[in-house]
This record gives sequence, structure tokens and C-alpha cells, in this order.
Amino acid sequence: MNGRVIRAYGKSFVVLSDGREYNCAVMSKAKQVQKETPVAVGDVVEFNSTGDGPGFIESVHPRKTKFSRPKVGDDSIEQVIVANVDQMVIVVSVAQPVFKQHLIDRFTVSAYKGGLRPVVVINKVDLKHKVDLTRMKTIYESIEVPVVATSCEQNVGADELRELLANHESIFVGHSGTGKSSLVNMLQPGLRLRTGDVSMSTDKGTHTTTAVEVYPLDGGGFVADTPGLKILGLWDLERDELGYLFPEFERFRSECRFSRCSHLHEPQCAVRQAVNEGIIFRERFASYEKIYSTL
Ligand SMILES: Nc1nc2c(ncn2[C@@H]2O[C@H](COP(=O)(O)OP(=O)(O)OP(=O)(O)O)[C@@H](O)[C@H]2O)c(=O)[nH]1
Ligand SMILES: [Mg+2]
Ligand SMILES: [Zn+2]
Repeated sequence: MNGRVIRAYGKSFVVLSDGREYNCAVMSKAKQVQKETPVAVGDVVEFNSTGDGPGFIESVHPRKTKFSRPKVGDDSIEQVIVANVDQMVIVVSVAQPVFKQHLIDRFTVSAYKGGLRPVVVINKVDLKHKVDLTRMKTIYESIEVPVVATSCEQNVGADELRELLANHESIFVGHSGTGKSSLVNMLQPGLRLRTGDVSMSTDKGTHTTTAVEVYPLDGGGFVADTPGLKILGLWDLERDELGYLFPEFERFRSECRFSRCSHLHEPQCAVRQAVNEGIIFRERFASYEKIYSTL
């Protein structure tokens, strides 16, 4: 049988096939891909099941897209968090936890690398804050990344977000406590996902969501809620490749004097010139430099 993995609990999986859910384990031959999560939420799988008792996942179809990171503790292994979705909804909050634009850029890099379209959600706009929302829209919409300002407290931005998600398969990512689960609840009030308190002492969330879960949307498509990530490692990313994951560099790259220009210190760099002229946004370039230095 053919199905789609919608939940993963350690070594057991729930596979959706023809509207029915099957509990499955993984057959050893499907486990052979050692350096990569063998089965992830979103995977299309072949499995067998008699209906009672657990079934077995026999093989996993090649992944079209993936959101992955180096496994924490063993960074030679690729941890695929979700496979085969088309959008990454990057959830940040204007406060509690503190707004960090750099994190948005780390996630966009991860999205482009995995073949996903990024969408930025800036949540908790009901709180007192100093984030320049107009500037955020200008920056990201210039690279065709939609930005939605939301408040789950005051029901702001729900329709706009619903429209972006309809008929897409989206994964919600971001630090713990930014309001990913609250947003899913706002979109689809019947779900009642558990949401948590942001710990006041550390301004960091406490990981209320502990596993990736998939929820169908009334408007078509589905969303996958994920636990907040403390660190977003970037999987399999070479320094030479990073500039290609900043779409605004594209039109300038060919005008750099050196073909393998890092855009950091070479003379006659068209990308840096575009930054100086304000055509490429300074904040984005700062993120490029910062990520480059970690690769
Ligand atoms: N003021 C305000 N608080 C919000 C808003 N959205 C969520 N919260 C609160 O923020 C806290 C964290 O929300 P969650 O939805 O659990 O956050 P999460 O991103 O799912 O967190 P993890 O599951 O740990 O990754 C809860 O106390 C929510 O009530 C908002 O728009 N405004
Ligand atoms: Mg959550
Ligand atoms: Zn250059």
C-alpha cells in the first residue's frame, strides 16, 4: 500500500492511506540510509498492514523537498524534520521571545536549500515592541517572501495567513514560544493544540510541542506544527553555495570581478556595491556575513 507519514514517535509512525491511519514500524531494509533520517513526517511510503497490529514501512519514495538540519549530538547525520512540504512558515515574535531578524534569514537559507518557499509570520503584534514591521515587509517582499503580522490574542492576520496556506503543505518553524501552535489554533479553532507559557525568567519557551504533527486545513492542504528549535544548524552547506541562497544577490553576481567572489573582501564586488547603494538590504547582507563565518 501507498501512504503518507503524518506522525512519528521514535521508531513508530502513523501512515495515512485512503483516509485511514495505520501504525507502522520500519522494516530493516528501509533503514539502510544511515546518514539521513530513514523515515520522516511527510514521507511517501510503501507499507504493508493487515489492519490489526502494526504494519511495516518497506520503502520510502525519494524526497522532493526537505527541512533538515545536522543532528544535535552527531552532526554527520542529517536529521530530516519534515519531507515533501512546499512552504516553510517562519514564525518569530515581536517580543517574548525577543525578535531576532538574523534568525529569519537563517531559516530562509534553510528553506531555499531544502526546496521550500519561505513565508514570514511576525506574531504577538499586540505586545509593546520596537520592530519596524513596514521595513520587514519591504525587505522580504523585495525577494518575494510574504510577511504577515499576526496576533493570536487579538485575532489579527488570520485571513491573510489562511490565504497563503490554502492548498499548500506548510511547516511552521521558529523558536519555542513564538506562537506556532497558537497560530495553528487561530487558523483552525477546532484543533485546540496545547500551547505553553513563555518562561518569564529566561524569555525562552519551554517546548510545549514535542513532536511534529500534521493538521489538515479546511481550505485544503495541511500544516505541520513542530517543536521550537534552539539552534538551527544548516545541513550540508558549503561557503561557495551560500550566496546562491540569497536570491537578491542573483542579478549582481555575474558582475563581480571574480567568478568565485565571496562578496566579503574581493575588489570590485557588485554585490557589496549593491549593499552600499541600498539596493540589497544591509540587514540581509549582515546575515550573509554572519552565516558565512559559521560555515
Ligand atoms: N501576547 C500574545 N501572546 C501570544 C500570542 N501568540 C501566542 N502567545 C502566547 O505565547 C505562548 C507560547 O505559545 P505557543 O503557541 O505554545 O508557542 P510555540 O511556538 O508553539 O512553542 P513550542 O511548542 O514550545 O515551540 C503562549 O502563552 C501563548 O498564549 C500573541 O499573538 N500575543
Ligand atoms: Mg508549539
Ligand atoms: Zn562579489
